[in-house]
Amino acid sequence: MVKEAKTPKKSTTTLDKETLLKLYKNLVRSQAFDQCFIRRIQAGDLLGFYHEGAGGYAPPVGVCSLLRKDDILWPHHRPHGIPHMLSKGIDLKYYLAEHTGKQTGCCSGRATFHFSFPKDGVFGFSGVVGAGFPQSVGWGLACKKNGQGQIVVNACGDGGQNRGTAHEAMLMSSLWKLPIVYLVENNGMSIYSTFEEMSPTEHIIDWAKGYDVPGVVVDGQDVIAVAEAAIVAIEHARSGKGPYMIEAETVRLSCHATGFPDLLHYEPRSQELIDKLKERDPIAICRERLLAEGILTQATVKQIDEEAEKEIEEAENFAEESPIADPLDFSDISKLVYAE
Ligand SMILES: Cc1ncc(C[n+]2csc(CCOP(=O)(O)OP(=O)(O)O)c2C)c(N)n1
Repeated sequence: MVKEAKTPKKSTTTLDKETLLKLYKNLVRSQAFDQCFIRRIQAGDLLGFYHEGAGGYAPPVGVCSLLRKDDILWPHHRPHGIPHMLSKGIDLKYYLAEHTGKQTGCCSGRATFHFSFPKDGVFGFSGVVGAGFPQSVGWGLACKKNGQGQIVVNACGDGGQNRGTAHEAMLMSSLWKLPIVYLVENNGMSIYSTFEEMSPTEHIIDWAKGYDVPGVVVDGQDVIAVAEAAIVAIEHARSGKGPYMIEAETVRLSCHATGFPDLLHYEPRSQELIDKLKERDPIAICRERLLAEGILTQATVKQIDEEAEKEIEEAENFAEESPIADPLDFSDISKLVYAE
């Protein structure tokens, strides 16, 4: 455990205390919800599959904690968009209810992975990697025409960024100067393959440069560094300068999805490698820095943990007590996609 600093170090970030605390809380909440979903799928009451998130919470938290409610989000499939959506302010009890097939779910318990939260700017999701890109261009065009300063965040992994849709989106959004932030959560893996095998360049922002999309590579284990990059990216998009890419270098500590073998091609990833990746835990990095700067205390650390546990307990009770959805009832289908 890190001791509280007697004389707090001067903070080296321009982020205010409120934002720093929000980032830390959202990291802790992300981990708590991720672990809840893992428990639920292991217990057999989560529908479908689950892409575990350990190691990779900081990129979505760092970006999505800074969004406005009316901004539009395409989350990443890892870990089921949890840190993205909770950081944007979405109440995930309706998400857990959705994934456990309950009527109180965000899509009445009948959409699971093809969910939406239309009133909160999440207009749909898909298991097809890269499906968000063409939609983000459409939403970006709508945001530009609305003239209200809304932006779109399109999150994906390094594998998703390989899709042809990604390249078309970068081209169109650059040409039309659309307000899109491309968040690439580069964990160096796509199921069993490595990034090096799939990219001729060291960084994905090098591809974006070809479309005249500016970008930055950031330490994806440091939520504060991600948020600082996000401020620049969001300002760029909101002020009409066009799209911007954040490539956050992060890690995947677990297997691709619960129940999958954790392989690199046909060989198990070594414990030595996983232990090395674990050394840069995003929650510990943020906590230690905020303790040293006097922004967190041991008491607030404990309180934040307890609040996250309580939030999960409430979400689980809500989902458990909710009635089961009828998968064949489509009478209100239009309400599941479009906001009234
Ligand atoms: C079009 C398409 N191709 C393949 C898949 C199977 N698939 C699901 S997740 C995934 C890997 C994606 O890797 P990445 O985008 O790097 O994200 P990560 O899972 O590593 O977080 C693949 C290939 C899919 N769902 N859709």
